[in-house]
Amino acid sequence: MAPFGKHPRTIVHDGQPFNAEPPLGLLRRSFITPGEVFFSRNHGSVPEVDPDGYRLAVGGLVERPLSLSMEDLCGGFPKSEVVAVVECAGNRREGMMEVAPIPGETPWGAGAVGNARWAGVPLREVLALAGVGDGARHAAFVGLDEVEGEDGSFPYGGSVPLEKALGPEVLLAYEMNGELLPREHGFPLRVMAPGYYGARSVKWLSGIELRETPSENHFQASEYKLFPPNATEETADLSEGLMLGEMQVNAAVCEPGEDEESSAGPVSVRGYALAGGGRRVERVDVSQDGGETWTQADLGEGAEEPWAWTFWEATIDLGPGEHRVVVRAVDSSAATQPKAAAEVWNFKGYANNSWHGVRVVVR
Ligand SMILES: Nc1nc2c(c(=O)[nH]1)N[C@H]1C(S)=C(S)[C@@H](COP(=O)(O)O)O[C@H]1N2
Ligand SMILES: [Mo]
Repeated sequence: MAPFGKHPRTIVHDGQPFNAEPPLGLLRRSFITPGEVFFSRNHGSVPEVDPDGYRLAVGGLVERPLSLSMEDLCGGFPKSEVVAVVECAGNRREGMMEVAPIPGETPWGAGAVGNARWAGVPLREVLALAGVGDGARHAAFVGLDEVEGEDGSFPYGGSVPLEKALGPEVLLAYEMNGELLPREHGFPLRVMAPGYYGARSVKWLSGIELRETPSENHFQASEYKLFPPNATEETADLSEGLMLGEMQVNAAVCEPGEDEESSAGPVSVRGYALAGGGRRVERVDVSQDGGETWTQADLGEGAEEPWAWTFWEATIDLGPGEHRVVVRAVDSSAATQPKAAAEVWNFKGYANNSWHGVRVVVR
């Protein structure tokens, strides 16, 4: 077993803070990613929270500040469910690191993503009880974990614009796949902001603050921002840069695996595709010659779930030799993926949605 009861084949990047992702073949096995397979991304400690003493504070630009127990949250509000894909903005950073080094960041493969059934209270129900105050434009979240910083430790935080916070899909989730949240996924309560990069789905939620401006927490104000290709760690002004929100269209080949050997003839290629912001995956193109020619994959589960990922599959005919099998998706805004990671490289290694591919060797 890997830490936190994760699957034995889990790829553990760091033990402390705990950062781990599944191998892609395992990830593609099930449309709903089981907890033991789901990636875990942590910037600090994984706190052990006593649910009885737990209180959620709701304040800032509200008419009535609230302090809610788990009992209040589970018993006093409607329960809602959403099947949602969570993708770390650092997913596929490994591919960007092949372009140029990105020191000090986790080299995620394409497994920093998972799709689960989340259940909890719609955030907007809690905000309705608190009353949205004048001037509120952002909902800021803060966790109970401890991240080591230059001047001591501080909790992780982030925010979403108020319009997003009021969407029916955004939950204060207490269940993942029909069970209480596992500890490493935010027990007893986390934000689930479908359509946004995972960074905004704050775990071990301790407070919600309505604000005029985005959260000033380090992870909103200075991290999870997109910088131009010429910015470097030394030159970038971290107060600038685009605050990442909605996920970009992305896709990966999960099977066959990188460098897998196959016999000549029809080969089944399978993977996932996702779109952010409530957009859908409309089309998935697969190429067996590195992108010279394309065929369309069959889209499987996911089409009816607006916030979920989409599984796809294509059968291609491979002759003897080496092949580069690549995938790209097109979303409902007609956006598609750039060919090479070099086109979207940034010094933090975020949002790599370039074509994903594997080398397949046919004997
Ligand atoms: N409190 C807290 N919330 C957090 C984080 C964290 O380090 N601390 N990591 C964020 C990031 S960057 C991602 S991608 C997701 C990952 O969720 P998971 O660990 O449940 O897969 O949680 C987000 N919420
Ligand atoms: Mo992330």
